[in-house]
Amino acid sequence: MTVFVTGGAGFIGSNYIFYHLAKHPEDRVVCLDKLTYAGNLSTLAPIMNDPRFRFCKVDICDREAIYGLFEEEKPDAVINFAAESHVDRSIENPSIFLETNIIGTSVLMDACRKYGGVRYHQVSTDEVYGDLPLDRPDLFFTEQTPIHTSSPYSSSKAGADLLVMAYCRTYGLPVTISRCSNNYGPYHFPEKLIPLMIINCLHDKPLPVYGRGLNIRDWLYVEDHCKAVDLIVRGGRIGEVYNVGGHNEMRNIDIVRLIVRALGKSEELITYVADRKGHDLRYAIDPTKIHEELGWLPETKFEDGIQKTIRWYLDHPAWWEEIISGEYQNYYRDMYQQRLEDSAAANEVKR
Ligand code: NAD
Ligand code: TDX
Repeated sequence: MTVFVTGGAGFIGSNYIFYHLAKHPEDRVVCLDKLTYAGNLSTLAPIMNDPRFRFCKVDICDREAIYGLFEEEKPDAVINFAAESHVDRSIENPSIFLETNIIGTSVLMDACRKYGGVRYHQVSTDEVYGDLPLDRPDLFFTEQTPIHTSSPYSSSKAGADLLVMAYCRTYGLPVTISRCSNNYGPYHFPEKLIPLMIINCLHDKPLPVYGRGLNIRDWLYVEDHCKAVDLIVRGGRIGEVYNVGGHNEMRNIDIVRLIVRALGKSEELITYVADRKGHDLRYAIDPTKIHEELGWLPETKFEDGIQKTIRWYLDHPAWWEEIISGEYQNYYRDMYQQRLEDSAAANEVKR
C-alpha cells in the first residue's frame, strides 16, 4: 500500500518512516513535510534514493497542493504526525499552532473524503487530558478521561482530535487517534528537555530547569511509539482512541541529574529558572486498552533507552551542531537569557 506520512522530517515522523520501511518492505511511503524549523531533510538522507520513498515539501494547510498529491499518489492511508509541537513556542505565539494543528488536520481529512477509501490516523498527545496532581500517584489518563487542556499547543491538538471524531461520525471517515506520552530518542529536536540538557551539558552550559524540577513526565522510547502507531493503523478499531505509554514516570530533575552523571559533568550546571506558564504537573498514561486489544507493550526500558539516546547524540554531533548554529540561537536567547539572568541575580541576593 501507499502511505502518506506527514511531518516525516521531524523527530517521531522520521523514526516512524524508518520503522515502517523496515517492517513493511512492500509498502511505498510518501513523506509530506513543510520543513519548518523542526523539519530536517538531512535526517532522511539515508532513504532519499530508496525507490519505495518519496519526499514532498508541502504545507498540510495548502489545500490545492495536498489535493494534487492525493490525486497523483492515491494513498491508502494517511498518518498525520505534522504539527507545531513545542509547548513553550505555543505560549509565545499560538496562531501557527491553530493553523497547522487544526486547519492542517481538516485539510488532510477533506482530501481523504474527496478521494475516498483512505484510512486516516491522527497522532495526538496525552497533553489533551491536561495534568494530574503530584500527590495522587494512583491516577492515570484513560481514554475516558475528559479533555481538559492547559496550553495553546495542547488545546490545538485537542481541537484537532475533536474534528477527527466529527469527521468519523458525520462523514464516516475511517479514523483512529493515538495519544502518546513524552517520547525520547534519536533525532529529537534540541529545544525539548532531553536533547537540550544533553547538548548543554556537552558545552558545559547551564541546565535550565523550570520551577523546582518536580513536574513528572511519562517517557517512552520513540520506536515503541512507532510500533504502537503501526499496530493501530493495521488493527485498531475505527473511531477509537488509543492511549500509548509505558508507565515510566520521572521527575524532570531526576532526568537532568541522570544526564549530568552519564556525561560525567557537575550538578552545579543545574540552574533553576522561572517556571513555564500554566506548567502541567504530571502526565501518566494507562495503556491497558492498546495492550489488551492490540498486544502492544513497550520494549525498551528507560535505563537502556536513555543510554542509547545519549550515545546517539555523542555519535551524531553534525546533526545537532547544524541545528544549534542557526536560527536556534535566537530562539535560545529569547527563551532562556532573561530566565538565566534572573536566576543568577536571585542567587547573588541569597549569598
Ligand atoms: P517535531 O516538531 O519534531 O516535528 C514536526 C514535523 O512537522 C516537522 O518535520 C515539521 O517540518 C513538520 N510540519 C510542521 N508544520 C507543518 C505543516 N504545516 N505542514 C507540513 N509539515 C509540517 O514534532 P514531533 O515531536 O516529532 O511530534 C510529532 C507528532 O507527535 C506531533 O503531532 C505531536 O503533537 C505528537 N506527539 C509528540 C510527542 C513528543 O514527545 N514529541 C508526544 C506525543 C505526541
Ligand atoms: O528547558 C527546559 N526546562 C525544563 O524544565 C525544557 C525545554 C523543558 N523543561 C520541562 C518542562 C516539562 O515539564 O521538562 C518537561 C518536558 O518538557 P518538553 O521537552 O518541552 O516536553 P513537554 O512540554 O512535556 O511536551 C512533550 O510531550 C508531549 C512534547 O514536546 C509534546 O509535543 C508532546 O505532545
